Amino acid sequence: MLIKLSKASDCKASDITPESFYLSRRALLGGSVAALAASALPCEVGAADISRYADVEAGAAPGWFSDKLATARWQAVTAPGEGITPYKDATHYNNFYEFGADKGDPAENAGSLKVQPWTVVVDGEVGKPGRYVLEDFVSPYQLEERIYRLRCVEAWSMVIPWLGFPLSAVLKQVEPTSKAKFIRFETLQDPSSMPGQRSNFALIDWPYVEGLRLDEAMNPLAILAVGMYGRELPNQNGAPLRLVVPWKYGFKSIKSIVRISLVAEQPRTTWQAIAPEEYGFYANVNPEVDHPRWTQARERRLPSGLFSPNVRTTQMFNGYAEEVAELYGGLDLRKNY
Ligand SMILES: Nc1nc2c(c(=O)[nH]1)N[C@H]1C(S)=C(S)[C@@H](COP(=O)(O)O)O[C@H]1N2
Ligand SMILES: [Mo]
Repeated sequence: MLIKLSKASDCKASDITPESFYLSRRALLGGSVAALAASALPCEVGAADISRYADVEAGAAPGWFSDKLATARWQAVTAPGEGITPYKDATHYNNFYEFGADKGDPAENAGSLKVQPWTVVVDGEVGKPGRYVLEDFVSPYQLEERIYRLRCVEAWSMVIPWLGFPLSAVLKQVEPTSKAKFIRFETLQDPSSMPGQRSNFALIDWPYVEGLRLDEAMNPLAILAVGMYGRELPNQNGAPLRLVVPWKYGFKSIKSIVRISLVAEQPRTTWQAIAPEEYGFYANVNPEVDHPRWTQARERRLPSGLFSPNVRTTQMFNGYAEEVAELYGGLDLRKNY
């Protein structure tokens, strides 16, 4: 089983620059445009805080999160040559339909989400099912910072420094049975705090559901995140626990997870159920397979505007082919989009 990342996106000693550069980047950047070269930052273990990135708002991190940060492995995976998306864009241009369909709605409305206490259920085809409060669920794992590209199916993208732990570590802990072939995730369903679940014209059959094949879930790049930019997840980004699968379109990276089930059959996932000819179960980033209504060959890297559209070429598997292509050997990616 693959557990070590040793390819292009791994943090290498050659990426390491003097601490002085790293500590002064905030001054260098003047605190406004936060784009910085991820590969120029060091890999390290130890305490850090939000001053690591420019313009990050302090949250209300619970004690367990601060304790976890103290032993986090920073820059465990980087995105060499990429600039990190400013915090403001990553937290104010969101898709989280539970809080509205406009990009600004989640930042505006997700304050109503109550993330403490939070319960996660693990059930289905597992030797060790359970119902955990979040801090117990997270307790066995070391936090790692993973700087990943995030490519939305709508053809925009960002680069986000997540804090989380490999999904494979959770799977080892819960012991899938031989019948387990897929993993299914479910978001909280709570119309009282999620206005998008109350709207009449909602096309989504709540709760939001996503899933992966078990071998995809075991790939070391797939993580469960509890933080980003050196702090806990803001509500609009899927607090307090979300999936991040960087080689797939963003809609696979389900937010605010309350249930993780190991199952024998391919789960019925939200976007595939709404428009199966547009959104597949696999949803691997693929510049050669267009969406029926737009090209997937290019993307707008945020921040992006009319006068600086910041368009770039989309990479196969979002640039993670070396790590994940082997999962799809023999599969026709035009049919299994
Ligand atoms: N529960 C839930 N998870 C979700 C979504 C959603 O609407 N509801 N949107 C998805 C989409 S389409 C994308 S692109 C990413 C966006 O994550 P971000 O807002 O943190 O960038 O979240 C995904 N996870
Ligand atoms: Mo998306």
